[in-house]
Amino acid sequence: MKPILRALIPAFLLMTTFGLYAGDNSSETASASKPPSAVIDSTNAAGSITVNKPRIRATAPGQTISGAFMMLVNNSATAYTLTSVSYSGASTVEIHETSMHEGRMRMRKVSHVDIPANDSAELKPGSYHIMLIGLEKAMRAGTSEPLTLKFSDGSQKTVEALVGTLSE
Ligand SMILES: [Cu+2]
Repeated sequence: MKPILRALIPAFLLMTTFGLYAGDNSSETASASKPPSAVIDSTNAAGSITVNKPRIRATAPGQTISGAFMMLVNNSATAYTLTSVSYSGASTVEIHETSMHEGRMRMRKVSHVDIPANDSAELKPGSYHIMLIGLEKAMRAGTSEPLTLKFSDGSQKTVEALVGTLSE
């Protein structure tokens, strides 16, 4: 179907843009070492959605809050949404959206992030992100932490998010 090809073009452009947010080269290398995942089970969201470059911002001493970012690519003809994220090392995990309001940046909690059919959704600084609140330990660059993503159809998948410094 032609619409699929058309949808791949904006996804590719987003990924190219996303490269600008990749931060230090170490996280780039580590993410690149993972083989590209094929669609495993196209009948659910977990199998249809590829998670690219999941990462967590490293924390400063005493900081108990951080953000997580990633690119969600929907390889199916079914639209899904990311409905929640869980991480055992935080007391609360929320999905947030940062926006400009009267010249000031502000963020608010949202119920979900849309991942349109044959398209992608990017969680990045200044936009949608995952807020990790009440961290039990420091997020140290070079380590990784498991984040479990839950989707609108009830399926879920756990990804290893690399901790690093993020350039914005
Ligand atoms: Cu936030």
